Amino acid sequence: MKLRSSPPSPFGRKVKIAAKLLGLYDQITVENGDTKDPQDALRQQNPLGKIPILILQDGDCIYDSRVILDHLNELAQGSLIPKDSTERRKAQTLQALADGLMDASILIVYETRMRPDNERSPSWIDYQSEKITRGLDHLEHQCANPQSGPELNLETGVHVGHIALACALGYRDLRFGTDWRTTYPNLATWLAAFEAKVPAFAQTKFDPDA
Ligand SMILES: N[C@@H](CCC(=O)N[C@@H](CS)C(=O)NCC(=O)O)C(=O)O
Repeated sequence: MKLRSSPPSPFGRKVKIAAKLLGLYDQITVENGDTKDPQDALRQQNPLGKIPILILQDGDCIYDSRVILDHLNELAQGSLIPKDSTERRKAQTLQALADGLMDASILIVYETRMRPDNERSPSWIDYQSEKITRGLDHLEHQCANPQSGPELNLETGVHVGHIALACALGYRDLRFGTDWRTTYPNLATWLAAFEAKVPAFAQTKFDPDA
């Protein structure tokens, strides 16, 4: 299988961590994709022109990260997606929230990277930032009140929601700095616990200075 991604992509990181946890990483070749290059085949592989894309052995291209994680989990008969329907719903809702944090973060990054100064919209950036603040507030509350929902509990096994949340927080570190830890200490503790439990998180960290 071939994974089209790029080293800083938080969605690509989800796939890499899942593949490592499932013991499938050795079966995957990672090929960098340039979403801005019209000549890059990724626009044929995914008409949306987004990464990650997983190209299967029969040439089939699958996306997005949620579909890829679902496929890899099925391939390995893994437990990244809980079998119990309530647990599965919670894990997938956490994944949707974390993916949304990454979407909002990426839109803020693109606003500054892709638009000239005079075309930027502070109110659009605020609109996206508010989504991130509401999401992190909600997750901090969940961490501080574990009885309000078990989905952050790592003791019972790592699932897709945990992987996505770790990648969302890792992307925050990469693009917006580490200050969020002061405002969200319980979430910071949660991320440290995830990192200790899942070596693949450190192994897939993008170092912009390397
Ligand atoms: N929902 C998608 C989001 C993927 C995504 O936004 N990827 C970014 C890179 S991290 C991208 O390809 N951006 C290029 C674009 O939006 O055109 C997923 O879960 O895979």
